[in-house]
Amino acid sequence: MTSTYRAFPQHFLWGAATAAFQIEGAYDEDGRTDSIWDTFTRVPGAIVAGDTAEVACDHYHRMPEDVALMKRLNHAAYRFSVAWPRVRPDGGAVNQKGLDFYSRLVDELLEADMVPWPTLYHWDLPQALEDAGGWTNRDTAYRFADYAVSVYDALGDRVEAWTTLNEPWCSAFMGYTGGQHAPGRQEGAAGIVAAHHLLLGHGLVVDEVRRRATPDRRPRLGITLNLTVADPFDPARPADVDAARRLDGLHNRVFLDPLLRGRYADDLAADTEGMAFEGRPWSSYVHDGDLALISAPLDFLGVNFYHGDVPAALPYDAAPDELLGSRIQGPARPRTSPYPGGGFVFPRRGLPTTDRDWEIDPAALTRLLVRLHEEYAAPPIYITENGAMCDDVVVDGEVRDDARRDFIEQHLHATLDAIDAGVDVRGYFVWSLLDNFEWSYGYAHRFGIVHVDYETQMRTPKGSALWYADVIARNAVPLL
Ligand code: GBH
Repeated sequence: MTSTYRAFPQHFLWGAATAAFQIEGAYDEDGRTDSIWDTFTRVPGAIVAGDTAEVACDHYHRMPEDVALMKRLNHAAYRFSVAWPRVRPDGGAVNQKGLDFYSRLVDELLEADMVPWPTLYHWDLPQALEDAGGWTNRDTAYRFADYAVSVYDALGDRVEAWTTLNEPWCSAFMGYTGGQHAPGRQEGAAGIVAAHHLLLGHGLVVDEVRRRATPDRRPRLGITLNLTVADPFDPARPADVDAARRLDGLHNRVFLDPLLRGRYADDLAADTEGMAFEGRPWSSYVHDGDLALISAPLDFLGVNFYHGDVPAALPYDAAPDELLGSRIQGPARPRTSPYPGGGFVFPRRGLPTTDRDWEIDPAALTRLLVRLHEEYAAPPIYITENGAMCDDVVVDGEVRDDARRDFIEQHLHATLDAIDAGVDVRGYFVWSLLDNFEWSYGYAHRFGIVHVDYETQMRTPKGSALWYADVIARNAVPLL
């Protein structure tokens, strides 16, 4: 009998992902102080419908229930993030109550026989550190290392896999160049300076944590990037080909090259040569020794993937809406490209889209993974986020999200295609366990495989969650 399923490698790690700011709520409890996202949510027009994350999914109070839910859904691992402003309010002294929450979470997971997969920074910089310059201030990287070490010291006896940063591209370029994300700064080359300091923070954490390894504490360290494919919209148009090269530089290689090759690429350096922050060329923020720290070998690479990107060489600010699609609509922010220098947009290719209007392009995930393997000899890869915004339909009390299920299914096949091509992919986390605070889109966009009623906080697994539980149980995905 031929199998109607396609199997994953043995020991493939399955789970879902969340982030502290998006689910925890309890924004002022047990000593937590504001992060840049608390501040940003109070800026008129920054968040759709003026939503805040003060309550969010109330996970801070419902954590045991949420872990039990994951267990029922067969999850073997849980990717969560630790909130810096809980552990070190205002970026200052350690707050034991903040650490205690994550310690209880880790215990709860281990009790349920699940692997804790923490990320140390998922965008919630203490506001006090932003007031001192945020990620454009080199000192923030050192404060990050201090914070990370305090988390490692508290949890390192029970946690093995540590992710330093989630999507530093978003923190740097959406936060400091485009301003769509907190802290909402629109300062051109500030984004690339922030990117370097984020990488430095990563390198410092890897160094400090590895120094603390002992025979019975063997931390594995990684970073999660939101990488993309960069194809020219019209391969016959040299300007588009050049836009694709620049996009690849400013989105992928700006992180991959320092991390995996210990250098910034020559073409990126040339493209950004004239870019200055506070009167100094951005390259002057790169100090001797930084790249050696940043390029310490990684134990794993996390890849978040949502959509492919195909750039055309057109001015961003003047581009007509139909070329931008609805991907940048939403919050009423001035339209500024997150790419320093701008100069390109992402015209639609007519592919099917999710309800967020992101084009669905699973083959791009396969190509991305193969590239990481072939061009960068990447360490073992985990898909640390993949998922879709979907307008759920409630039928007889059941939450149907067929489009999300299909999206996940297609991307699992794309992952298997990469594995078949020789890429070492070891796990997959759905984004997200719960509907949650979707950054500048507030609660308007639901990404959960579990529905959250924000009035009652009731959790209802959607069709996709039940389907995913079956995939995990079989360690295999139905043939398409
Ligand atoms: C992830 O980032 C985040 O890690 C997670 O917290 C978030 O909830 C999840 O995605 C869903 O959004 O500006 O319209 O041209 C997503 C990474 C990178 C995807 C930038 C959108 C730009 C689209 N994002 N990309 S647009």
